[in-house]
Amino acid sequence: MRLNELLKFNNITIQCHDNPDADALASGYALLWYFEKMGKKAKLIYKGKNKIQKSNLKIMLEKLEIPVSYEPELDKVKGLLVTVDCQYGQKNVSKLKADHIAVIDHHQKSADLPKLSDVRNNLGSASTLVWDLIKKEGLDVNDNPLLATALYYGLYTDTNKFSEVSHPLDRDMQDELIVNKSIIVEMSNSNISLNELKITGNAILNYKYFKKEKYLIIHAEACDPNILGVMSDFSLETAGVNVCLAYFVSPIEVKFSVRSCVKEVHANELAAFLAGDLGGGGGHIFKAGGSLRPEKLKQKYKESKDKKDKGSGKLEALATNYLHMRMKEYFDMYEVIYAKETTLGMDGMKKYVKIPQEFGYVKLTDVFPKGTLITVRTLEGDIDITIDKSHYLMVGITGEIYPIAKEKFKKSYKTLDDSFDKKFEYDPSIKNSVTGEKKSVMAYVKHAVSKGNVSIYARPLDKCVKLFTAWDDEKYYSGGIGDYIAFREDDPHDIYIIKKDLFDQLYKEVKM
Ligand SMILES: [Mn+2]
Repeated sequence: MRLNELLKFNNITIQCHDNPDADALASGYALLWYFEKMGKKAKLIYKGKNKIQKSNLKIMLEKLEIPVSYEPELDKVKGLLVTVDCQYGQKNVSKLKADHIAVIDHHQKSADLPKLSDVRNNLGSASTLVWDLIKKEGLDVNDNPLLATALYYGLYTDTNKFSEVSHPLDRDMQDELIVNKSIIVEMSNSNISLNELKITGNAILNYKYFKKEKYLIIHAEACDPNILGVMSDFSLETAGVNVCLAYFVSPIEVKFSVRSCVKEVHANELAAFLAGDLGGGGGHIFKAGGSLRPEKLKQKYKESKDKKDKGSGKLEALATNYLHMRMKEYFDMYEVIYAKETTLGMDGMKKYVKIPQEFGYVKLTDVFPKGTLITVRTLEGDIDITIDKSHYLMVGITGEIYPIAKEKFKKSYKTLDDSFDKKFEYDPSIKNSVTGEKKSVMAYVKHAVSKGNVSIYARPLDKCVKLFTAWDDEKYYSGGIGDYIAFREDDPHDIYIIKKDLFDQLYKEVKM
């Protein structure tokens, strides 16, 4: 959906969820700014039982001049109603009748969305989504520094001070907004109320510690989700605690934060695993978070035949049971392999040869001069390199990007004259880290094909593994059951993992 599609309406009401948080207010504020600029009659409101009380939000409304009004009695509006940071008809937003409805949100999609909607649950905040939509209309929110500051704070609070950011668009917004730092500092230092300080203390007092795997589980009362981050950050500093999960259960969602300080557990992977198909989770290697949808959890409990899973049937107990079970499953599931010190046995191994593959490549000296320090922003994360030894950037068919040295490129790939035309979910970029100048990767991409002269031995995995490769012993690659584990014929320590759905496209068996 484009924002300009909403301009056919003259009366527009923007509704935040009940008990609005900074992200709902900021994204609503941005929509209001856009509609008013386009000459529309627009209003920003929220409903629900409570008027905004939290001190950081009061500062936000006052200092950033957000004209939001509390309308508990309102039950009908004329024209268009846009729900922001929430979805029309869901529990966390009081129902309003309207002639037309639009939804702009970044949570898990609900069953029936209106035709006018944009819901992207991989974004860290609704602020990012609205920022992106406004940018696509050719406007710059930096024209209003108070609005830019609000959007920044929306993302900041929704991602635990940016630590749970995972999408490159979130990082783009973080980089591009010009904000009033002192207002941000003022708001973030009024984040916890005395009551929440007490909730934090109580939750930590009742920790559950799992000695063998060295993880801690903290169950808090429903509170501001940011406080889960505070609890887990603090608890992780404890000796003997490598991983920490903090969560709370509310009727609207089960919210959790994950922290890890060991290289064998990626917090973002664990968060995604905990959420499973009941919600969503993600973030960074050391810090991540996520949520579960209560109705899906209840559904799972209804379907479960195993008495043990059933607990008392109360949401609180159900969520606790589920999270404890998932944590145990995660730790039991993996075998860790350090490729530098290991070779794989030949049991079950077959010989394969690589099928020539198409790639895009970018000669980095075409983009910036030799010696430039650059940041490549991709869907999987940022890569910092100096244009020197890593002369080339490879772009795979699924959009994955990695740097490669000149010699290796020449040896393994043949360049082609035609173009490499592919569209990916996120257009990767190259930024000059010194000057800040940014260029699109796809504007420089050329076409290459791999030579396919590599032989490997491989077998499907019957147990999940975490593999530390010979060239990176800091960051592991995960393999699930059915994925392939392989090593190069000419180097038994060069062990790697190939996803099962890619294997047949990439390799063919050599009959011996
Ligand atoms: Mn939000």
